Amino acid sequence: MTVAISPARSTLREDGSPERLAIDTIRTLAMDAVQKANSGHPGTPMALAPIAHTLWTRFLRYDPSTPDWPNRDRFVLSCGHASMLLYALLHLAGVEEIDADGNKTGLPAVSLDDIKQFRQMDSKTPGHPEYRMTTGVETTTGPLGQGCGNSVGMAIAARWLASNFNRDGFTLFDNDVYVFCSDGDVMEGVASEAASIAGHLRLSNLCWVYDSNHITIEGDTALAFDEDVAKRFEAYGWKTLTLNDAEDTEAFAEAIETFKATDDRPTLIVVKSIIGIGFPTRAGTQKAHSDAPGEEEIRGAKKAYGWPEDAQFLVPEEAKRSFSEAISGRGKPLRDAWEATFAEYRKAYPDLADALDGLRQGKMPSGWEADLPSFDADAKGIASREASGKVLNAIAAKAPWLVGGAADLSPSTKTDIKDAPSLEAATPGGRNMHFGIREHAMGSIANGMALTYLRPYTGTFMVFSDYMRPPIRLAAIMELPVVFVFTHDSIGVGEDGPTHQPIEQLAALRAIPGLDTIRPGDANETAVAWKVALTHTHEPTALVFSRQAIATLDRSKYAPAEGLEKGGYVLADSDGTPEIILIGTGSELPLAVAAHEKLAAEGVKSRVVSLPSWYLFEKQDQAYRDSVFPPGVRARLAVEQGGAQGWHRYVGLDGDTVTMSTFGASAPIAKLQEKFGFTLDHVVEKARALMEKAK
Ligand SMILES: Cc1ncc(C[n+]2csc(CCOP(=O)(O)OP(=O)(O)O)c2C)c(N)n1
Ligand SMILES: [Mg+2]
Repeated sequence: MTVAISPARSTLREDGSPERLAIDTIRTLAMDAVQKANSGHPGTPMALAPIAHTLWTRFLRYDPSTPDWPNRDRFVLSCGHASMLLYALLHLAGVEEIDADGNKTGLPAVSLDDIKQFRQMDSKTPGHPEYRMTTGVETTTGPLGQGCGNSVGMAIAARWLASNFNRDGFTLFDNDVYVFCSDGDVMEGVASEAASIAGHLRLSNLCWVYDSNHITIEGDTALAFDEDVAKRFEAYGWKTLTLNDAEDTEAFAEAIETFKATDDRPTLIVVKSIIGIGFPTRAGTQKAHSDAPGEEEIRGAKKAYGWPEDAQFLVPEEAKRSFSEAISGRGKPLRDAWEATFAEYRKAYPDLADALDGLRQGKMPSGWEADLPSFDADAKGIASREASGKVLNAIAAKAPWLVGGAADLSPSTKTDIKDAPSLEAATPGGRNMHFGIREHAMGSIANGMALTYLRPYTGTFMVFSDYMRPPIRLAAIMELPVVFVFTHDSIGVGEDGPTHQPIEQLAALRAIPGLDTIRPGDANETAVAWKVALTHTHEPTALVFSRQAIATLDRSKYAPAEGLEKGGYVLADSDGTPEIILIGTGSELPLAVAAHEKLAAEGVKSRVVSLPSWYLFEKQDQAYRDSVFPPGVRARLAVEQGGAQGWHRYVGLDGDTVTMSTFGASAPIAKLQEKFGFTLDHVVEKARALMEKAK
């Protein structure tokens, strides 16, 4: 049911109260910062200042002196273009900066000088909020819809933590997740996907505040957006409330009370606001949206607020004090009480307390990699997705906070944790997530889980990595160690045909800075790949696995699979300087090895390089890379069932590739391999041609 809380009122209430003063401080800071930077968006911070003030001063459970308190409420600004709102809030709240290790630096998270540096190089106030850049920024936002997606992961993780760590008399986790989002956010598919699963999971700790200001960049939302958003969310199973005036802070407080009293579903509060409220000529026009407002507009707005018209970056002492006292007056005692509870908890449940310490530090439990399976040589072999399932399960047995799942493909992706419960509304502490067929939200939710201490992984077919590219990219920007499992990684998919056979996806993943893309070449490399992925603390990993069986190499004959840790290694060699280097990854590695054996039997000095991770290989020093690829050896052939893009970095101008230059086709795998040249004869023929050319 949609409940309208108050009639429209939209007047600026100049009552001289500390509340009013703080609200107008947020507004004028946003205007001044945007004007100084000559770029940014002041209109939305101005409109949302009253409700943000109410949320932060009256509800948000947050201790500005301990911004990494695990049970803090999360505030996500999904409309990241309104970043000045968040920076002003962090400034007024007096949030204290902490470094990467959680130690205080003695500086504020956002000083007034930082605000004056809005959008400048290396400032703590970048154009859009960036996680790790500014203390108090819970996630990087800007690509609309992503913050909404992240928030669902945060709410899932909060309930997971509550379910796994709370004990009778010890409530360590009961935090809420608040989101401010905009028209663009709720138009984006990812937010819809995320809202759908949030409703399904009955995430009553999740509250989205939707700023319905009827304006986006091109103009009135009526240009492209007619639906009744509240009704849509009701259909998702959300509680929905409508507030007709963003100035009406009492009504907003009532709405938040309703959210807090709702224990069976997430809450959407639709707030009608006027963008750029106070601007004499721009309010309600799309002009208020982006460019710097100009001195005249700003003076007009300041006048409307009863603010000194010539003052810039003015933060009245009273505004800052009342704001920070309100939030720390509530947050600090809560946090102190939590620390006391946790100290008792440590006595009662030392193991759980230790586990929680590890989680907070982003560590895997000790010994998690002790029992990784190893696989005997086997010509028939095993699909790397199958091997992955075994490895994942071995690790999961020791790493309780490894939580993940697939987008309805777990029977195929082998990402289920055996004998573990599903993560569902009634079992929020379960481990097998059922993301449904919502790849984009899956990535975004996984990022939110990683931002809330869990070690999440996802699973789908490699070709659908395109559906989740934005959150993968954001995981890399945020340096979140999420594991993205992609199976069915080539034309090896077979009969499902070109729509399901990835071609350009490998190159596209490898193109993302900071993402470790690993395509292991047999079962033992698969085990090492998982180990590497979970050893990463600041990099997401894309694990790329085959649908079809891959021979398990005889490691007594070839180099150990641990070579994968360096990204690439000499797998098989001959005496002396090689005449040809055959490079393989994934399911093509055994093909490279077979070609090598054939050539070696003919007396050719052949070498096989296994190159599962370009990312890790590029991190090695020049001497190591030269030892794998001696610069003088120019006859180099790469074999990979993906596009050629990028391979010339390794094969050079004189080398060649056996790769895909077209889409695949629907046929049995053997026919496809023949058609596209992934046969022993073709690879050997190409190698010979290269050696001939090199003479
Ligand atoms: C995925 C994505 N597409 C496009 C943009 C560019 N963009 C920034 S703000 C915006 C729309 C702004 O309208 P709205 O979301 O209603 O926010 P408001 O201006 O009302 O605060 C767009 C299209 C973006 N940031 N993210
Ligand atoms: Mg809008």
